[in-house]
Amino acid sequence: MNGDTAVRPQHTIEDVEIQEWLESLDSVLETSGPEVAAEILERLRAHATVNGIDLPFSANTPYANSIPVRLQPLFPGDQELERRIKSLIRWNALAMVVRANRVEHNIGGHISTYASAATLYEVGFNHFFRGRTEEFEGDTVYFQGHAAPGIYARAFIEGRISAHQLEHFRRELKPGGGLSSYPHPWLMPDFWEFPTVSMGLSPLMAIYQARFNRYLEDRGLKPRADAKVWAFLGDGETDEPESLGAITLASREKLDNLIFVVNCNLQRLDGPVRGNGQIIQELESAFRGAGWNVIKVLWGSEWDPILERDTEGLLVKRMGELVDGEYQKLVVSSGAYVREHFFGSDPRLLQLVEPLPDEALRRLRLGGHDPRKVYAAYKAAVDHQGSPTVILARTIKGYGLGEAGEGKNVTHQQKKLNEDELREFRSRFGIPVSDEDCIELPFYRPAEDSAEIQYLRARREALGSYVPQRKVRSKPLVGDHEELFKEFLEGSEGREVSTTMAFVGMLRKMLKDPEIGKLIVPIVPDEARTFGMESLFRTVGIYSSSGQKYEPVDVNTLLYYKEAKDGQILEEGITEAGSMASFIAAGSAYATHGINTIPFFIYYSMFGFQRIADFIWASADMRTRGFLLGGTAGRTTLSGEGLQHQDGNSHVLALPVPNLKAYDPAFAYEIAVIIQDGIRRMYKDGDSIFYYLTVMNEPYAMPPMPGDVKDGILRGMYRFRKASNTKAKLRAQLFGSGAILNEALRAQEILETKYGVAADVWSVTSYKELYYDGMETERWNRLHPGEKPRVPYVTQMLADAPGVLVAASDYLKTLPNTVSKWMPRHLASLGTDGFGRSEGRASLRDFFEVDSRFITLAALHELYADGKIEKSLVDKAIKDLGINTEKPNPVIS
Ligand SMILES: Cc1ncc(C[n+]2csc(CCOP(=O)(O)OP(=O)(O)O)c2C)c(N)n1
Ligand SMILES: [Mg+2]
Repeated sequence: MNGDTAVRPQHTIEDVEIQEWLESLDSVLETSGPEVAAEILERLRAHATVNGIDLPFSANTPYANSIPVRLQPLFPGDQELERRIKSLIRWNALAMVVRANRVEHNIGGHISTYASAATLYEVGFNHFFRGRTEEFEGDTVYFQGHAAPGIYARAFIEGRISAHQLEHFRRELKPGGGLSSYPHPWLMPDFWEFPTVSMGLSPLMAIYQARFNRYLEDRGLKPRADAKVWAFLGDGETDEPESLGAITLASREKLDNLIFVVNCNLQRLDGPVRGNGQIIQELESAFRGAGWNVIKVLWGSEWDPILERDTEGLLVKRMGELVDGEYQKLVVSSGAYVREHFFGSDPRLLQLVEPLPDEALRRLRLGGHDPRKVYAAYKAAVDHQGSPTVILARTIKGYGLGEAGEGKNVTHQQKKLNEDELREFRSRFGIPVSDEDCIELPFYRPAEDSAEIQYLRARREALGSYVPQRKVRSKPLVGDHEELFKEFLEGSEGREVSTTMAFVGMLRKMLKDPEIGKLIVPIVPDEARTFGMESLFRTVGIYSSSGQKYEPVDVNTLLYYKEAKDGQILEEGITEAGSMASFIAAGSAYATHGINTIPFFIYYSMFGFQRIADFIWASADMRTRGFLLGGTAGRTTLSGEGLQHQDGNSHVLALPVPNLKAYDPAFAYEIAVIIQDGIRRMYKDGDSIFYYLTVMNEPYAMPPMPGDVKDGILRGMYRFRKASNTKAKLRAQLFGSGAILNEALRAQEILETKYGVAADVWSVTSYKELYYDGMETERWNRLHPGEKPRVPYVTQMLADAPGVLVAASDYLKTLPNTVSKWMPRHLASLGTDGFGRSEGRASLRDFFEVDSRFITLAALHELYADGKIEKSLVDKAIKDLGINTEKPNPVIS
């Protein structure tokens, strides 16, 4: 749908004829109105098709404003005052970046993004973004990450951020604090709500946020409200697959509470977004095709009289002819150049602008810089019903920077201005700072009783409160839910179940709990049957905003596919990213809505961290609470599926996320202890943490909890079974995790009965917990020399644990190795480095060398290396255990 194919006609049509058709349409419009005109056009199109005219499909409208002047509402604000406020914000935003870079070379920051978006934000702040009040939940706004300086600069004018903070933009470690580079709730938990700087995440998160708001309403968890979700994004950002990846969900769900504003400055970081095409037209067709309401804001008011004179539609046609690279050139060119190269293509166009001097041509504003046009678009967007709206606003990157970067390819990185450029900027925006002072870039805030401050305060008051603002408003849960989890501490009495089944049993119980039942949000990406969760379809229903319009094919069965308007399960379809966005919306509702929803997102573990780690990182930043469940986990426990599915990586990939608790539990009671404690910590104590648990599909008897080992489970390890003969000369300590714990238990038996080695078996529920504890202990000791050294938990545990040490995990060997340095002796680590295979469990565990035989061998080999046994015994074991010593190395085969 780009300019050159859509608008450059191959045949010249008689202009007179065109004129006649246009005039008759105008007259219909005037006498009978737009509906009749639309009907005629629709009938004409049908008539043309019937008569064999092949009309090419186009989802595009002309390269013009979607809202004609006659439908443009009056601008309700004081335009002059708003312009002055905006100019001051522009100045302060620029000053904070330039000053930061003077003090600390290369500290970074962006001027040109906000410079292009200032009007888009200011119209929002003055007229649309409603803050939270007692009565109203407020709108939700996702700010473009690189526009952060402008948002800070406004908060400074509002008196919410100090000059000290502005001065320390990107210098957060300065005494008294500074401001984080981008929106990071982790770093500024009272200010930012949504981390947006990793491009593509925020559009997707916004869509699912808008849908989650509806979910809360449909389920009666919050009253209906007409609150909006606004997402501001860059046009370059739409290249990210996540940006447009869920737009059909938004229209399917009729999310008229959602408004995207795409700042179309036609540039990204390196250069033009679509130099050879038209990004606005491309986005228009994508969004229109997906069923969105698309509002283009391309041209400012200065163009209106010219367009009005253009009765033949030549100007609009010309506007559609240029590719973005040409438009960018016009931005940096003189009025004479614009006259020659834009209007000069047709003498009639030249005539249209003849009365205007060159300077006026250069100053023809774009729509995204004209508050009246932007207001009209926002008003239409908030009033629109039945579908989401996207506003495509044309702007200039680096607007106002003049020679310092306006419209230039280097503008994104521009953070230094010379003295002339600074004075020029100051004068252009009328900042009351002298020629000399201006070089120092003082932050400027008008007096409290100035018209500007009074106006701005009045506007925010009328709109409820300040935005952005983050506040935890939920009340802590009260119960301890002891009863809920009790039965799972007692074991399965010999019945073979998998930890996935055990978890689903807990989920089912939690859903019935009087306090937390309604707050649970189960989220699945088309994988409920994989995890044996289909019984929940019937009991709590699948959320569907339109209920169930069909009789499900399995209606006569007990567990039929029940969709309902108040359904509780978010069955997201095959989108881990979308499901994660729902997890984030549900897990942050304690702040966004003051509601303690508790998400449980269960997915194929290999498609979690490996696929959507950046969303997980963002959810950590956002202080999201909840439980991620990596289902059918373990490289050798998930048999058959092969190398794309078998997960031996995720626990390693979970290591870097600071506030994530990652557990690889083996037994039902371990899961119960972790979840119960997790709910307490997150929803009662308000800790900013979340959880990752791997659950497996290998069935085995779940033992009862062996005494009070809760503390050990939570801290990462406990002794599950002691050796029976503690007097034995040969000793070993075996560490197992998840399903591999059973292999360690089998090895314990082999070692004891066949080789006279008495081994203790430990369940290591979380290497991550042990690792973080070890790091912290080590650090504390380093910083406190001379004080009584602290001892890492893992060292404490092994103080009275004699013998050789062997760890076996269904994950990479590096996981046990993270804590080996705090162990009293050398650790032999077995793990599943390498590509998986399509095979059964026994063969996989042989292939990866993590089964009981290899654990036995590892223990014997350690004893041999210690000089405790003869080599012949190791040789014998290799033979007895049937180990092929020449087998391929799984790590690289
Ligand atoms: C996922 C990701 N990749 C790359 C970047 C680096 N980056 C920051 S800004 C930018 C260009 C932004 O262009 P656009 O979205 O058009 O925004 P504009 O500044 O033009 O408004 C890039 C590539 C990022 N922040 N996130
Ligand atoms: Mg851009």
